[in-house]
Amino acid sequence: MDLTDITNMIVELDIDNVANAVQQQINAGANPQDILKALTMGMEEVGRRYEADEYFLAELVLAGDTMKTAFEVLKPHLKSEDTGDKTPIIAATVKGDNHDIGKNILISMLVSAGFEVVDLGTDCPAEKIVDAVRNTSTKIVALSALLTMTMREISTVDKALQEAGLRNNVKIIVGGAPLSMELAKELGADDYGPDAIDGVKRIRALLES
Ligand code: B12
Repeated sequence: MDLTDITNMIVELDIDNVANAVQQQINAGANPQDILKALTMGMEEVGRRYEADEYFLAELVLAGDTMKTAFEVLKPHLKSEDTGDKTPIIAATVKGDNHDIGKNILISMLVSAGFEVVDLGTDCPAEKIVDAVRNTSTKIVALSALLTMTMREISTVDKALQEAGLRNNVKIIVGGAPLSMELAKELGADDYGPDAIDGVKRIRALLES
């Protein structure tokens, strides 16, 4: 049993055995971040199969549940050093988008790193984000966007914050499959993180800048 098996278990939607397999890897001393990478690679392959019409919506749903089951076992092991910084970070998946696995992983990693996070959930309208920024002393808005169709919502959030006179108070960092640094900047974000580990590093850097 190695990390490739973990990737395959996600691809094969093996929800009954994935938790045990992750636990075995942890017991064997595997790096939790490498386990997370193996799981994420599996989800990428699921996405590829869906695109190729080899998997359908039912498989996507089961893949999501399999990933969540695996992550529950992994979560307590992803602890990094405590920053002691209690600046709340606002996190949400943009309006029209219900994907939350990536956002929840980012939140878990931020919480393990000692940050406070206000989770506004999925399908989150810009107004709700503006209200949350107004009501907290947040300096960071972290947005997840997985769909090409709705990633423009990042720009809606940027504009709504500008109109509310709050844009200069916060940095917007975004992530999700269709995005890149270039797209993120085009959509009015300040930064982009390709994964949750990098996201935490970047959020730290944004808070220090
Ligand atoms: C699981 C899944 C679902 C599940 C979601 C379950 C859930 N609770 O989240 C369900 C079945 C609900 C679903 C539904 C749909 N999905 Co879907 N889904 C996926 C899949 C296979 C995996 C996503 C995932 O969880 N990945 C694992 C996590 C860990 O990765 P991640 O989300 O990318 O997050 C990581 C990084 O991106 C980053 N990150 C994420 N957010 C943020 C934020 C910040 C600030 C930072 C710094 C970093 C960061 O860190 C995370 C951890 O490292 C992807 C394929 C893919 N390649 O992404 C398709 C995919 C995203 N889905 C797709 C589609 C089309 C749909 C549907 C429209 C299908 C349909 N016909 O109904 C619906 C849309 C529903 C909606 N309105 O949202 C397409 C999108 C295509 C596009 N470019 O627009 C994809 C790419 C599949 C494909 N290849 O076609 N889906």
